[in-house]
Amino acid sequence: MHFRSFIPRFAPRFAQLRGLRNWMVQSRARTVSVIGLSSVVGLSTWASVRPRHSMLLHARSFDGEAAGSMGSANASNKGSKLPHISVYQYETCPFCSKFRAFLDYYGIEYEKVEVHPVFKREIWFSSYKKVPIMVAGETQVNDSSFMVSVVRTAMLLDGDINKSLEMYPELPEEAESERANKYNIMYGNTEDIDSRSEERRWRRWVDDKLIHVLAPNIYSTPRQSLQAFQYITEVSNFNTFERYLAKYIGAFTMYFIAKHLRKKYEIQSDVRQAIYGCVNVWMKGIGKKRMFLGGDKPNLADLAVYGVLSATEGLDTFDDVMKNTKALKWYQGVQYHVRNHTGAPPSSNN
Ligand SMILES: N[C@@H](CCC(=O)N[C@@H](CS)C(=O)NCC(=O)O)C(=O)O
Repeated sequence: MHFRSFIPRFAPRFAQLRGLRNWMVQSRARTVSVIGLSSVVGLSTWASVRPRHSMLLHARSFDGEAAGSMGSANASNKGSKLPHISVYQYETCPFCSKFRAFLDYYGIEYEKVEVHPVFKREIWFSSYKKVPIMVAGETQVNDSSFMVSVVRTAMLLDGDINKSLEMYPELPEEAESERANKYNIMYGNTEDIDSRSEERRWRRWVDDKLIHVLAPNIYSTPRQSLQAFQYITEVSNFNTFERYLAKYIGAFTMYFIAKHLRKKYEIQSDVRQAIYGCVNVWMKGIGKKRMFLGGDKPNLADLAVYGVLSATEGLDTFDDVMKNTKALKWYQGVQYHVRNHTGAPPSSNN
């Protein structure tokens, strides 16, 4: 909806908003608290930016389209020994997309629980307040990369999540989500030491580098920021009023926060060049001789890069990246494997 057509229907509310503005300017303290509230709305919803599908990907569709997400309300993990898995998430959060790409690729069924970006009612049970959160059977696990490692290791341990967790001792001094060897998979004896360490290195790079160039790009201009927040109405569990509030306040706030994040992570001022640079570094890492970093099939690093980039599908950032780098073929390749769950064991492959 265009801003102009939005005004007449909501004119009374705008009059109230003018009153609100007057109230705000009366007191510096109040102004600070309102800005704080806006930031919470903005920050909490920056992840609620769900593109439906990229125009670019539609224009050049890939063989073997979409079996779709394995997410299902009655996920049972029949065919594997993993317990029932619930993923508390924002549909468009890049950390959440990363974890879903992993689960989908391996054909692991899971229940998705969309968390309210502001009130977070759905995760009141948890003292850790970020998403994604996984509850596997009775066990809660936090942090997307850690969750990937724990589930992947559990798959090699007859689906035993708790046994897998024992292999990742907590570091007393670290943040709640940090564990020793968070990027390690307990593959046991493997002759493939080099490719395992390459996989780990790139998974860490995704968290340390790639993910940080997203927000400064998605919210780089007011128009793109609004474009991003437009999607909130489609996927989040906001009520109607919250939706309008989140869309305009969120877009406005994130436009400024993105500038702050750019400086914090020392990203060059031409943010598009920064993300092209990252994607080029990744493509160079794969090299010309293999389709994926994992060879003929994606490994956990391919899935992580794919998952994070897929959170921008449908936005200008995504289309620009695909047009200005050589990543499209690789991206579509991983998408094929993820959507068709080609990593699932033959018995549970559908
Ligand atoms: N290291 C965590 C980071 C998760 C994270 O920062 N998630 C964001 C959403 S994209 C979040 O929950 N932010 C706090 C909030 O929304 O209140 C992971 O990899 O899972």
